[in-house]
Amino acid sequence: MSAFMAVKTLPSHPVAARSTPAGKPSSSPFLAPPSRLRRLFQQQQDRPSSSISSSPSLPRRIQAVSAADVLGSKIDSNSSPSNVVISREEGMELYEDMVLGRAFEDMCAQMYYRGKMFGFVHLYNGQEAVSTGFIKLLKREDAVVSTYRDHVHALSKGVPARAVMAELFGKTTGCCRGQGGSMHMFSAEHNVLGGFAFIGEGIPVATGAAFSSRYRREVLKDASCDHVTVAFFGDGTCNNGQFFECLNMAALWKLPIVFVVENNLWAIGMSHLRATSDPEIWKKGPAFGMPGVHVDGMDVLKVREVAQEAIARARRGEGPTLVECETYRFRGHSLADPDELRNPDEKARYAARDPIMALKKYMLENNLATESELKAIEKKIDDVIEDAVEFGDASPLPPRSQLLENVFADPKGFGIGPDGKYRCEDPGFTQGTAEV
Ligand SMILES: Cc1ncc(C[n+]2csc(CCOP(=O)(O)OP(=O)(O)O)c2C)c(N)n1
Ligand SMILES: [Mg+2]
Repeated sequence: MSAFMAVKTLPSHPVAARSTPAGKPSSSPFLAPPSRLRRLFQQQQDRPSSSISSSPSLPRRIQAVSAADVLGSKIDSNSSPSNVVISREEGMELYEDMVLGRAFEDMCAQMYYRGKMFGFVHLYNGQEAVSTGFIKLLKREDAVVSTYRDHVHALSKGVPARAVMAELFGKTTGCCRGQGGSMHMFSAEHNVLGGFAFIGEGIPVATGAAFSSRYRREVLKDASCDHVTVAFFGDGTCNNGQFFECLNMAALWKLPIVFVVENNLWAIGMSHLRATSDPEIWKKGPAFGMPGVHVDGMDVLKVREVAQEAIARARRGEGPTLVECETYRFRGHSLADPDELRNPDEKARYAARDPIMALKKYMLENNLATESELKAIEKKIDDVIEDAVEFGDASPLPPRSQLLENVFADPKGFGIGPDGKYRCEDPGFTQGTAEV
């Protein structure tokens, strides 16, 4: 029986139990080791190029990498440390960003339960290595597109904690002036093109952003435009049509985009392995003519190594990459989820692989930082979070008139009166008709 077939028969968390067909876990931290990864990227580069306006030349030859390389590398907490060499400064930056993400989300939970936020709030605890591993490599002009689990992507991209917290509190000082809330973080200044409540909805937006980068460069002859877009989304989302449609377009037009699947093994209470005909999402990349890579999403250094290659490839104009990061969320689906469905053993197994603890250990063991230096970062972040809460709390609520701003179609047909004010703000406004 193939390892792949075995997936379907294993109990609650079969990915963890997978091994290569030979029964031996692979030591590779990747779908393929870096040299092989580069070869895979190279194959894509060798493909005949298509222009935005014309049809691509076919056929293309893409060599999918064997599943055996992936299976053993998936969950192996004893796997060899990444061979990435990071500088002390880089390590500190990664650590600070991950601690910021975690501390911010923990504070969100507190504030949510104190009634400071409305609607659903989805936290990112456990997945920090993915956001940090990718986004800290981006330039300000590069774009990030997120999901409803978007606070930490926004923070990694540089949106100030104050602006994210105030947005969660629904205040005018929030990054969307309080109109977006938890699931709709947006910042034109930081090129955070949105959180999206509908799953998969961000993928076409990201594809469009990547298209615009290529269009600016090739059609408008803006040679300075080498911007890359990174689209984050979950495993459950990969069963939606928009994912497939956008992989197709991105490969067809060689768009500068990286599709990052945060495979946390669950879509609310639905196990990825029960919902997906082929649970190895990375394989869908080669099917569309782009490299597909699997990486341990609990290890920021491994994520960063893959991200470096994929982002550089996109920036060089060599097209998209699909990266599947295997990760885990440490909390329920949202703060309204008591998280009673997932197996406690599974949760404990991943808790032991906390990406922040792993980086801390790496930094200490490799003399990149001392215990007290890391503590100082944690203290600094505590102050940032406290300040963000105070700022959000003290900020004003939006005026009622803001409700209809940015609404393209006037929902009630009343519109704006000759005095420039919304008619529904008029003291004479009733539940009446368009005659008001
Ligand atoms: C189009 C659409 N269908 C269904 C839903 C309901 N829904 C909200 S979250 C979710 C699961 C998504 O899981 P995944 O993509 O793995 O992301 P995760 O929550 O694990 O980060 C679903 C089905 C939705 N928001 N949008
Ligand atoms: Mg998921």
